[in-house]
Amino acid sequence: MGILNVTPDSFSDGGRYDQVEAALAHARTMLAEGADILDIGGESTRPGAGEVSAEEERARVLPVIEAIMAEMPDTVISIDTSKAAVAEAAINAGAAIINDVTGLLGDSQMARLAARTEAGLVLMHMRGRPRTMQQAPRYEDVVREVRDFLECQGKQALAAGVAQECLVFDPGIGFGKTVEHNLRLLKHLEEFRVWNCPVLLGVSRKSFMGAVLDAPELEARKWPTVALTAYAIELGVRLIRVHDVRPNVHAARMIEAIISQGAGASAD
Ligand code: HH2
Repeated sequence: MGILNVTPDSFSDGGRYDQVEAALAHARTMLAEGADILDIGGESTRPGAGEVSAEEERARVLPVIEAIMAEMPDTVISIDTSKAAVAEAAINAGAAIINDVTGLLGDSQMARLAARTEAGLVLMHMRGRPRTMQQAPRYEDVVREVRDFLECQGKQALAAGVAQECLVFDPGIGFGKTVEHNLRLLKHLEEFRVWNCPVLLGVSRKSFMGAVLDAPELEARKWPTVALTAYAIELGVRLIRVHDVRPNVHAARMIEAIISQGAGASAD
């Protein structure tokens, strides 16, 4: 899943793809590099970010979705939003997946919209809201609490009529978590395969890697991201949300080539 942020303030690429032409060019590049899905977002969720109105968010993402669908109609687009009105407009323009970083807590209409439109639905865990989520987050057992939340929100989606095949679960790395919380979640990724639904992981360029490696600059987060992609694929994660598509696709394909060898005797 290639990230296409259409925001002036995203933490790593904010302001660079906020013009339709530039967004379209970046979409072409990510698809050529092997992205299966483009995740388009019009509201930054970086720590400390403020909220934008539904009208503003819609005005940012719709022209980009329309331009991509006009030129490349087979593109699978996911809309990164927690507002049902934005998700609905994006789906009408051709998006197939709703990526809700609030796991349905942001908008009471979201589950019903997903059910009615039969869109894919990514449910992510976040503790608090972006503006304040990194202010001393606390858990007794982060893995259990995140898993319980995802299962609870998954049940709500099912109750609203969303098909189980449409659900994807995401532990929400970096959303209201300390470095240690993130590492614990990564160590137990298989816990988030609720009802055997696919798991999505978003670690790309996130700051906990800079903290672990004592390398604060953004460029230094590219290779640890690739390492975590390989690790996650090995643990059965099905969707990886990244900025740098090519190296992550190569890492995933390399691990998949090994996994697909199975457990039989040597072929040669
Ligand atoms: N992370 C970000 C945004 N959306 N969605 C899912 N499902 N999982 C994630 O981990 C995730 C997400 C934050 O990254 P980015 O898009 O690069 O930054 P920003 O929120 O500033 O746009």
